[in-house]
Amino acid sequence: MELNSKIYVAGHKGLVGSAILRALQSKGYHNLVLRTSSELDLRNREEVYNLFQQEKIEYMFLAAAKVGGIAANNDYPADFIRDNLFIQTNVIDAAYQFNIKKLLFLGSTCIYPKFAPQPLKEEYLLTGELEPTNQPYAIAKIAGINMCQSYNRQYGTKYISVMPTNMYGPHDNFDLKTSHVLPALIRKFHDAKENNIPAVEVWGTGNPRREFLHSDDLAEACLFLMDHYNESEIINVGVGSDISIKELAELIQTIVGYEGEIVFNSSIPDGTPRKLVDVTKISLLGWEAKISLENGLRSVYQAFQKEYLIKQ
Ligand code: GFB
Repeated sequence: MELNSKIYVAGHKGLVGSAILRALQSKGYHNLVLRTSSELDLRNREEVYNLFQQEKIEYMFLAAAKVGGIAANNDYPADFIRDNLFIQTNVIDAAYQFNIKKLLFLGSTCIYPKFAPQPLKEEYLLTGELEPTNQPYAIAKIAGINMCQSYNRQYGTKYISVMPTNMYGPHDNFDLKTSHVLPALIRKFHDAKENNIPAVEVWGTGNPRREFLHSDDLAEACLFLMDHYNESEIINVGVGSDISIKELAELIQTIVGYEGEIVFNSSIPDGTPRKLVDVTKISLLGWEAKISLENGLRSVYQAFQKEYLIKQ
């Protein structure tokens, strides 16, 4: 990408898209195409094609998607498969019809088989059964990856697919019903501390292990891959280490300064037992994550307090 290349960031208000936007702006990219979801509905084919016709887009980061935690995936399966299939089908096809130079598509490590060996290597995709709670989301994302690969093979396009591990950062979703574990626990411990609630409920057994990547690290990886990666094969982005949900809860408890108890509710599903990515491929290209979980959590908790107090 050149500093004056026309770059479209789809989903620039979300966790990942906002981080990609910050990274592009901080490096001096200024010819950016941005549309909020109320200005442009990516599920609508005509609106998407009109945008590509109006703007001569050269590079695109497709960070718009219907995402959510384990409960949201379980409760709204139709929304997850429909919205993601519509968004990615419209965008990938429009990118081809309007001849853009390169597109970056975001997969996720939760689309690897539920019981794949750890750490997850890129070649494990499609080698086993999926986690049932997020099968509709996973099947949509796998279709998106395959669509990028098929367009590359048949039409000679340059579409790359990146597999980030569980993400966190500013502008995350802190709604307890639909959020991922990390923002949910920040909010639960904060509210319990403020209201002197004696115990915080953590879903599941606390045993599952997850790897957490700060969205600013992912954004740096996406910019790096846009410039240095041209293969159709997926590529993992992670930090290379994981922790249990119990350890995560204790860490957040300490950072928030909550002195009550933690109670595990094992009637709520654990989901995939472990999700740790193998980062050999991206490391060999010369990229690695920089933000430690502890530092990342401290800064997200600060940002959360600012946003949260303003809204109250
Ligand atoms: O972050 P999370 O919802 O998603 O849950 P997944 C991770 C683990 O944390 C699960 C536990 O074992 C949850 O049971 N957990 C404990 C909690 N307390 C809470 C809580 O208060 N809220 C939430 N949400 N979890 C998602 C996929 O799986 O991973 C998505 O369903 C997505 O499709 C995402 O791709 C990256 O890591 O289990």
